[in-house]
Amino acid sequence: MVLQEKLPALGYEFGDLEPYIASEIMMLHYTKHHQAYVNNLNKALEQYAEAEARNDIAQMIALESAIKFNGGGHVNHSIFWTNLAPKAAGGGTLEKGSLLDAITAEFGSLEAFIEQMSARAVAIQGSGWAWLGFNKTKKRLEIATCDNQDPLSTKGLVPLLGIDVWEHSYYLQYKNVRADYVKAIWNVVNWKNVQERFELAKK
Ligand code: MN3
Repeated sequence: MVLQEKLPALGYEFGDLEPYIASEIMMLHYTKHHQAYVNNLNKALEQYAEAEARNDIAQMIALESAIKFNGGGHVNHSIFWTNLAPKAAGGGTLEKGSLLDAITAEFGSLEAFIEQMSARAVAIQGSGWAWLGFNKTKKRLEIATCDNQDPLSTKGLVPLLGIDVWEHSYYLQYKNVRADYVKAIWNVVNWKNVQERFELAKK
């Protein structure tokens, strides 16, 4: 019996990120898109366990891409929801501290970092994610992008802050103008969460 993955609880209401991210986007993104990754991951993991029990290696290999895609989608969105916070709850504000110091050391300033990460997010061809990650070997922050639902661990980085640039994350509100969505999302970034992830990644 494989452990069933579940949708994590959201720490806020669908409408709480407005006007930056529309309530309807949040509702569909969480209850439909993320839920579908969870459902399909659970299905694939169950089939994988069955294949493993009968030592069917070819079938195990055949299931790998479904596990990578849906498992990546589950992992990425589970981080993404915590990376966001309503503006009224402190979203968009990075207090002084070790993360701001590290961002300033690496990118020059918070503004320069936001500009660079936004440019990388906007430039992703097709569907994917832009990330601020921590390189544990080099002990430094890096911006990286991933295609599809590949998790940032595939690039050897610890994920701190992700921006989902799949069209489902903005199209209802921003249509084809991904750059406007990326510009808006900084107003609801939960920097406290990013700071916590940074502290854990450094250990
Ligand atoms: Mn998404």
